[in-house]
Amino acid sequence: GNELNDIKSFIDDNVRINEKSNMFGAAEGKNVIWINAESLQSFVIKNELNGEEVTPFLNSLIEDEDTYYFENFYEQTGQGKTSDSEFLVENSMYPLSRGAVFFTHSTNEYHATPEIIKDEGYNSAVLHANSGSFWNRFQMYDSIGFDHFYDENSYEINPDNSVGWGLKDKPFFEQSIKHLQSMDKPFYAKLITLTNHFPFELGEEDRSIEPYHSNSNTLNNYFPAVRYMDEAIEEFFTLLESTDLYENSIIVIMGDHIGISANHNKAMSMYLDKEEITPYDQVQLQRVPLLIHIPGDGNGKTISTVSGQIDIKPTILSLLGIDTKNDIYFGNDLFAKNRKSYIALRNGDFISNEFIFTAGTCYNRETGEIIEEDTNKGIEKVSSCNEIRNNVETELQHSDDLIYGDLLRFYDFD
Ligand code: GP9
Ligand code: MN
Repeated sequence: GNELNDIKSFIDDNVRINEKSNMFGAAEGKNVIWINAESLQSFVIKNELNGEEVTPFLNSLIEDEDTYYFENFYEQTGQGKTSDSEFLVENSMYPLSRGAVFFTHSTNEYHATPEIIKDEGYNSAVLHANSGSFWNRFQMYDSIGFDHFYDENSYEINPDNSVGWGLKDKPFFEQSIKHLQSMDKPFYAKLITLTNHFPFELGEEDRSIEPYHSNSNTLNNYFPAVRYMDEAIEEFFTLLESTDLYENSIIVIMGDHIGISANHNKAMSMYLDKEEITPYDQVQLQRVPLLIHIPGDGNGKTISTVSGQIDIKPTILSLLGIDTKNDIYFGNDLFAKNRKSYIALRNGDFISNEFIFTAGTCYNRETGEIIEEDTNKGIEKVSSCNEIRNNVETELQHSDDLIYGDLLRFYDFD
């Protein structure tokens, strides 16, 4: 009882925003088509390889007047990778510091987006052409309230349309259209891509750009694989536009987590034309793209707010016009003013409007310079950085306590 009250007070005092954003209800009654873009990182966006854009379609979508693009959006996953990103997105709670919460706490009580929107008449599903037991999805999807899971058994998969992990993204999207059309409306559907997954295997016939040349085959092969996913998403948009789904939906695209780990820093520094990848750069490489495309909106723009996967649930619910005033969550509506000023990474590092804290050091977020305590101003800054650090620790602890104690069992959401 007491623990839950403490957590609720923490949220009321530090997280919850009481006024609605100007986007509240902007997608009321619309379908939500969610694309989980496997291993997509922000450093390829609007970037080139051998003079060619890596992601021409996403770049043009970002410039589209119906798209909101978040350029300082961070992934916050731990060892549970894709499943952790799903956990963050649906619950606005943190995954665990070790293991995958999809495995360790799949029978907990949750209050996730699919369950909340069911009361508003939404029908929800996940579409992913892999085994339903991978990441214990069958079990966890049930706990977080998804109505249906179109797993590998809902797809026609053969050696010709497969590579690496399984069904290629282009046939995956093609075959997914009929599932979306058959779903009761309005729906919330999450499509999880697969081709752009380590080790980024791709047949010659699917390569539209050449690999990079460095000492890392992983990074080298990442580029053609990312381009393939970019093309697959473009084809999906074209297919959607040929149906009445497009007009009646919003489409969200999010990178789930990094694809290129620090093991490839030498090659990465070469590609980014930097002498080395510093701890500060490493945090900045944890940015993943987030695009919210609202057909007919017309006010889309690039938004620089510091933000992360923890913010998705309150954002989606706000867009759908659903009130969350009594809910438990650790993120904020991305369109709200007076947002919490920091994004916590699972290891306790954080990004705030002013600072990046990593490897025990506070950096100036905008310049990347280390904040030294050699002046009064410096001492002041480090102490305000430490203040955020304490908040981050408390917040992660509260989220962990909710999971380890299965505390939402005792919470009255009404
Ligand atoms: C597997 C896919 C990849 O179904 O979602 O998971 P990951 O290895 O990225 O966590
Ligand atoms: Mn993944």
